[in-house]
Amino acid sequence: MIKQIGHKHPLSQMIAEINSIFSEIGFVFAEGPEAETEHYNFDQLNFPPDHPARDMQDTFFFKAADTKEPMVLRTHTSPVQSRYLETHEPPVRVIVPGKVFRNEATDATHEAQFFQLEGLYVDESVHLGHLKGTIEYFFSKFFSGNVEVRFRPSFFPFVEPGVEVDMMLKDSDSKLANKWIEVMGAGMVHPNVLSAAGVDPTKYSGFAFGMGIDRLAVMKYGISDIRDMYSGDLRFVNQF
Ligand code: 2NL
Repeated sequence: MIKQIGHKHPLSQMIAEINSIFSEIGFVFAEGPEAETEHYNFDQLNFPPDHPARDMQDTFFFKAADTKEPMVLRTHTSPVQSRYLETHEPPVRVIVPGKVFRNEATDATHEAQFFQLEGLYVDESVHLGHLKGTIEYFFSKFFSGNVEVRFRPSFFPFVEPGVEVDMMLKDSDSKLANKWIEVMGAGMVHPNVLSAAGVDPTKYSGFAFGMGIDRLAVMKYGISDIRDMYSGDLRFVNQF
């Protein structure tokens, strides 16, 4: 008789691998709640009161049953880093994987819930060069190859400047090789985000980045429909 002992879901395997790559350069792992206060999800991260992400169409809102406090299903893992900064003196190097939620229609490339992974590094004299080197290190390890990274200007309320990060895999026969692929958003932590978490922005600076783990799995394994990852279908899961 064949004994089926099962194994980790591909997304959990990826999170473990990413954690291990970042732990080699001093990052620690942190987690936090999926139901967040509106305050930690938005205000603490420099979202203006009228920002479109605060719209009912984009975010799941509710009220805490006990305190009646305005709550959301977190739209990113950033509130975890903000809480971490409040309780830890810099230098801070932290990696935060977790489930996040968007109130939107689903299709082959969009889910209302997905896994995100964010990183944060805060210390004296941190600059964009540290961000670029860290991201290059990560993708070279993750795709086991020679990786080039480039930044394009972008905007997120919690960083200034903000960038989109593209990577190109070189000297490889992978399908991904020799083309620029958009892989994450990143930037230098906005001084308001540092202040809100009780960190002095005249003394410290930091970089942060965020990426969709589902998208990374799609890239690494050539998965064609991200809904497969949440289907619980063993014919899918057992391929990994
Ligand atoms: C994306 C972009 C990003 C961050 C996440 C961050 C967190 C703190 C402070 C500053 Cl506490 N920034 N996170 C920064 C830039 C981009 O994610 O496209 N994610 C899927």
